[in-house]
Amino acid sequence: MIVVLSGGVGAARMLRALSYLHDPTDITAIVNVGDDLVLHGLTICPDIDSITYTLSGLNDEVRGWGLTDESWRVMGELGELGGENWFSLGDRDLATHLYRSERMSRGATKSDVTTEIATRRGVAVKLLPVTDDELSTVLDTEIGRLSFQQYFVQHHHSVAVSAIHFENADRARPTPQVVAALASASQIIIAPSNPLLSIDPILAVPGVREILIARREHVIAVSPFIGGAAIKGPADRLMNELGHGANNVALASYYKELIGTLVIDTLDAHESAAIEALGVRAHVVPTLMKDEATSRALAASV
Ligand code: FO1
Repeated sequence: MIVVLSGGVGAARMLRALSYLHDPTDITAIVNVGDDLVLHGLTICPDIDSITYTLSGLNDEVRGWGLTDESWRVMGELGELGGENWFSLGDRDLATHLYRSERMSRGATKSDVTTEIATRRGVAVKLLPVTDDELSTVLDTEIGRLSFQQYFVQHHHSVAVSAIHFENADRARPTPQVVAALASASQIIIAPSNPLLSIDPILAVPGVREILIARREHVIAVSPFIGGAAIKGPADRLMNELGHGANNVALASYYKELIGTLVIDTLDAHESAAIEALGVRAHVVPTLMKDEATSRALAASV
């Protein structure tokens, strides 16, 4: 069993790449829920949905999130009514949030609904929210405290951040499936997701970090940085703003108690010695998943 700690799009690509080579039923994703929000009374889980849509071939590859062949009529009408429409929910995508919210209002857990939707979408990779309890990522910024999606979407992740918090993480419990998957995995992969916004909320759930530390020799991270910049999103900017540095040596230092190996891009081969001096093996391969061939090659190497 391969377990992948997962954010949204970068992780979805890693999971798709691994699925080319392995039976997808042998792959489990443990997914961040810190980005989740309740809007219009609906529970929305962007990372879980990005993975589900990508693995079922329904993801809009150009926009990067949401469903392909989408329309926006409900959002247009909501705008006419003066409703909140800064977070765009497509007409097709809304079905996911309606289904999830209705099931959860009747007592189903986020884990239950995630499995139901994945099954109906034909996704064989096992998708596990890290917790079924409350956990929200919030950011202290130059314009005050913002929820994750206010920061990311409303303010286009362009305001300076001084701290990141995972509200209620101390009271959250990993689900029993998450604990069992981490304990029995033959390999644990940290996806090339944002370390501070996508992976840290998973590690903030009590017990998860401890299992990784105990299993460090089986844990391998794939870097989201190439040439000092994030492949996508604000990871480089945030790593710099919070004083870590946006390169693979900084990432190795950040993850060093958890990982035995860091996979870095060939462009960054010169960082290998400094990474290994931290006690982390550096594995150098092309890490950009441009197409099926490059994705397969990265997955095989990992
Ligand atoms: N990203 C945007 O940039 N703008 C949006 O309006 C937006 C809406 C949205 C709706 C549902 C969903 O599942 C994702 C959505 N995203 C949107 C993407 C999302 O905010 C982020 O990509 C992730 O949370 C970061 O991993």
